[in-house]
Amino acid sequence: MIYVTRPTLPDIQDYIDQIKGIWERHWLTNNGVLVRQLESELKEYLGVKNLSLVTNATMGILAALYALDLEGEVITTPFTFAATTNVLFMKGLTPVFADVDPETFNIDPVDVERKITKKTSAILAVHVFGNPCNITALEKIAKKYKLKLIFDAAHAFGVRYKGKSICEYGDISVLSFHAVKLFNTVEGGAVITKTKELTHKCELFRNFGFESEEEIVSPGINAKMSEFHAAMGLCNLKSIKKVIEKNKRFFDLYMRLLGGTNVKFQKPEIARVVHTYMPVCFDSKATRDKAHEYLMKSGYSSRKYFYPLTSDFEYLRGKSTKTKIGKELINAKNISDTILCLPLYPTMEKRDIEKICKLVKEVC
Ligand code: T4K
Repeated sequence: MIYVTRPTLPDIQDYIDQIKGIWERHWLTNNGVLVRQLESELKEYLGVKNLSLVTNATMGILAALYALDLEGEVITTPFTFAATTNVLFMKGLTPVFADVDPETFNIDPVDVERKITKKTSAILAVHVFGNPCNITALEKIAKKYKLKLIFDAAHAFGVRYKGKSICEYGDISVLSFHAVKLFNTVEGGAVITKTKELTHKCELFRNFGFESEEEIVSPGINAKMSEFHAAMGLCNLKSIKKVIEKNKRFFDLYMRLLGGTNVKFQKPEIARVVHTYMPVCFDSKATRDKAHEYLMKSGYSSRKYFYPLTSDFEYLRGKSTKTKIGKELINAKNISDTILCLPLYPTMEKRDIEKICKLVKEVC
C-alpha cells in the first residue's frame, strides 16, 4: 500500500551517533542539551527569534491560548484538522467559525471581520497545506479590533512570506513536527512568539507552570520534548533541503499530469511555499468519494483532509449553548466535500504518481 505520506527517517547510524551522548549524560527530557541544540538550529534555519519546542502542535496551540490569556470567543476556520478546534474547546473558549476563501482554502478575512463581537478575543487562522493566509488583511483586522492573532502553522515549516519566516507574523505561530510532516521529530512541535515574555509563558506552560522548584506561577501541562525526539529532529534537519526539493518536484509532476482535467488545485498566495500535501478538489462529493475508493482498491491510500468540517463535530453540537455552529460556511463545505489529498513524499517512485494520475483521470 502506498500511503498518503511516509515519514522521513535519517540514516540509522546517524541517529545512533546522535543519541549516544544521552547514555553519558543520563538526561532524557526537560530542556536537555539536544532540545536546546535543536531550538537553536531551528531558530537559525527558520530565521525566527523566540522558539520553544513542545511535544506536539496541539499542545503548542494550547500553550498559545494560555500564554495570551484568552477568554470568550475566538474566530477560526472550520477547514482544518480536529486539533485546531479541539484545543479552543478544551480551554473553554467559544469557536466562532468564519468561512474560507474558495481558491486558497484559508480563512476569509471579510467573514472574520463580519463575525467579530464584543466577546471576541482572538483570531486563530491556519495556513492550510502550508499555503499562507491573507496575513496582511488579518493583521489589519487584529490591530483595528485589538485582537490577538494566532497562526496554526502546522503545515508551514520553512514557508517564507514577504521576505521573512511565516512564523514571524501574528502574536504566536505553531509548527507541527509530527511523523507525517515535512520535518519530523516523530512527535513534536514548536511555538514561535513575538516577544520573550510570551515565550517564557509558553515555556512555563509546557512544564506544569514551574518557575522554580517550589514555585508554580501559572497553570501548565506536560508538553516537554524528550532528548530522543530532539535527536531525530537534529538528524532530519540535515536532509530537509532534499525533502523540500523532492516534494516540490513530485508536486509539479502531479500538476503537470492532472492539468487539463477537471480537478481543481489550491491557489498559492505569493510566498515561498513548501509542499507537504497534494490536495485536489473534484467536481462533486460523489466523484471525490469514488476516487478515494478507487485509489484504495488499487493500492493507493489518499486522505480526505479535511472532512468533515470541524464545525460539524457532534460534541460541539451538544454544547451549542456555548458554541456557535457555522451555518453559512458554504465555501468550506464545498472544499471539504470534494477534496482529496493524494500521496506525496520524497521517497515515492515517479511511476506511482503517473499511476495515481491515470486512476484519477479515469474517475474524472
Ligand atoms: N493543526 C493542523 C492544521 C494539523 O493538520 C495538525 C495535525 C495539528 C494542528 C496538530 O499537530 P500535532 O499535534 O499532530 O503535531 C495526521 C497527523 O497525526 C497530524 O499530525 C496531522 N495534522 C494530520 C493532518 O494528519 P492522521 O490521523 O490522518 O494520520 P495517520 O496517523 O493516520 O497517518 C497518515 C498516514 O501516514 C497513514 O495512513 C500512514 C502514514 N504513516 C503514518 C504514521 C504515523 C506512516 O507511514 N508512518 C507513520 O508513522 O493525522
